[in-house]
Amino acid sequence: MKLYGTTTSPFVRRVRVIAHEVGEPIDRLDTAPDEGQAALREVSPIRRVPVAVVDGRTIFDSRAIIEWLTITHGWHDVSPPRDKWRDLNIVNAIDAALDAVIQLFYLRRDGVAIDGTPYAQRQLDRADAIFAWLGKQLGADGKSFESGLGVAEISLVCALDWMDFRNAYPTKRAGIVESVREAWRDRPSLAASRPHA
Ligand SMILES: N[C@@H](CCC(=O)N[C@@H](CS)C(=O)NCC(=O)O)C(=O)O
Repeated sequence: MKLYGTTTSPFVRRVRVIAHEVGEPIDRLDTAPDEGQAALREVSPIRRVPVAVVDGRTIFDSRAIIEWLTITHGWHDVSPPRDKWRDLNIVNAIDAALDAVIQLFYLRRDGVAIDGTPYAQRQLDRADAIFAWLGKQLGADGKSFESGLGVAEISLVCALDWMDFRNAYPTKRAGIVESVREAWRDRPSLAASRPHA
């Protein structure tokens, strides 16, 4: 699979993790430099990563790419969702926390004095509320929302690692869900894909 993306994006990382787990090789086109951004614009009007080109198709969005990977390769040692609607709520919540914090990160990076504004506070409050809710969804072992390592757990680990990497949200505030990251820290697919500059 040709994958447009960076080594830092949490959305790209979740695709890299699943690809590793199911045995799909990745030929990554780095979208960090200007040439990579230009190449991304050729394949996607959304201009966000990840984008995959595979089997003569172009697929936008991490979750669509993950669906392609699991439909074509099976789940291997990744846990498939048992309760699809609950799993969708969990992954949608993680995506909303990420999206809120990513918007703050982009605004700060562009020099907008966002910190301390009501907008920034709303985004941080949203992330706090989501992590508190996610904590209540955890199973008794504190490792998973259902059982094992699935897309929801992988997405959460990628989100927390990215927030730390960018100092974009104080993950101490994420509370109890930290136990998920702790539980899966050494999984080879996660260990091999930690964000780096
Ligand atoms: N829903 C998308 C979100 C992707 C996303 O937000 N990617 C970020 C990088 S972490 C991006 O490319 N942002 C560029 C921009 O918004 O201009 C997915 O799951 O793939």
